[in-house]
Amino acid sequence: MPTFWNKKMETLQGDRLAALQLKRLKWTLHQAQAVPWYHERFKSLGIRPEDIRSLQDVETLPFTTKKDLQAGYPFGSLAVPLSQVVRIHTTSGTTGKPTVVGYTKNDLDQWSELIARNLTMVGLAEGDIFQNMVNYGLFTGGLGVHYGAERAGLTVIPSATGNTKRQIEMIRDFGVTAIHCTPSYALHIAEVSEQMGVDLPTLRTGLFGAEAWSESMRSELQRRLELSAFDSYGLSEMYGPGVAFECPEKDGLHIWHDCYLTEIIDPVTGERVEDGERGEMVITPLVKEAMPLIRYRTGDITCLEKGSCPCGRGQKIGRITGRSDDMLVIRGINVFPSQIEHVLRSLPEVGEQFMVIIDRINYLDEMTIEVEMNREFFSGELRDLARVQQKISGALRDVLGIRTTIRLMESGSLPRFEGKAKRVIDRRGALW
Ligand code: DLL
Repeated sequence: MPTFWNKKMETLQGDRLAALQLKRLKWTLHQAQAVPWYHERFKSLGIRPEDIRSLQDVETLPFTTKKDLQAGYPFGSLAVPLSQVVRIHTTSGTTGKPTVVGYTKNDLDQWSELIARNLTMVGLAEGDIFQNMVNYGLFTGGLGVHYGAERAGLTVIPSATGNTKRQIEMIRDFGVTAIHCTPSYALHIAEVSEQMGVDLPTLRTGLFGAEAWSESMRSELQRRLELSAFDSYGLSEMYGPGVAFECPEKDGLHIWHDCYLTEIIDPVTGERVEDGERGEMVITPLVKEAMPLIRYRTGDITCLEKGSCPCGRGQKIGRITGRSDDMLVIRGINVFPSQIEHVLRSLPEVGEQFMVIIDRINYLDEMTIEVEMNREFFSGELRDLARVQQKISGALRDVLGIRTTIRLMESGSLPRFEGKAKRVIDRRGALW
């Protein structure tokens, strides 16, 4: 069984890798110059792409943040005419507007190549039957993994999310050998299949990602679903899934260095930290055509691992253990508390304070929002309360894309803060 999809690129290291990265970094800088706000920023800072002569020089370049992308909403961060963009995905923004990501044909081709590398690395190949149990809409996990899996020659079942019993029946009836979903949904699959009394004997491989998970969760998934579980990392700004992935060693994730120049920084000082030390991952994608990014602050906390991997591929990153900002990942969907605030403040029925409570019930994340009422808008009738609850949860679903439970509270009943408000109580427990 082949374990490399593109052995040359997957094992490229040392001077030859550095030379390729530098060449691609220069190309990326030229590409970024086509984005008006990058052009302006480089001009004001006196940055000229031709001054970047070594990989170390990347440290002279400014960081890019989600806020920068948000300022360019919707298409202001594109380096190519919209007519050359063949696909658009979005991911959460920090306010009411999402972060928009555009892809050229070359981008989609490159993205599929990276997914094919990952799937091949964990032993999947022609003959495998692959059920892709993630959202196929604007979320990058669906279509991104789908086309990569087809590229790798797998038989793909685009089952998307929902209807867990039917998902389980399909795994059993179609003889599915590999599944892809969030780790929390995989645990739910395990639980429901146990309740149904259904065995899934053909299942061998599980690819799990889009949210943080732990070694103990891996053991539980492997035991209950009787498969081998691999961690999959990515973010929409870098195409989506496929950025880094575990090999069969299951000891860190291989990040594709020919496509992503990776730095780990101290999130406060912005200075680089040593290999092995945890910090925020900053990525400069090296082949992105429609939406080049320079030193993008992912917000994800990890490290560049020391030492080499027996599989022969390049330097790995550690598991993602947290965020440097306040982004929450709920059932694989990213939510910023500022988005919630933005929605609530736009509704006249909502009073002054709110509180977000996150629990894990039956392995699934549940978000409850306690919202103080604005008395002026209530007749006091129960019917009225139900209408307002529905209105609030509907408005939140429109923006966040997730279901929430709304609990209406008397005005003045939620805590007030003298210092920085603490509006999120995450009761899911520490993963580590
Ligand atoms: O979650 C892409 C993806 C889809 C990855 C399917 C893996 C599988 P976004 O919706 O833009 O993209 O969310 C990206 O999710 O910055 C991390 O904070 C978090 N995240 C993704 N994968 C992992 C992981 C997709 N394996 C954000 N472990 C990232 C921990 C993860 N966090």
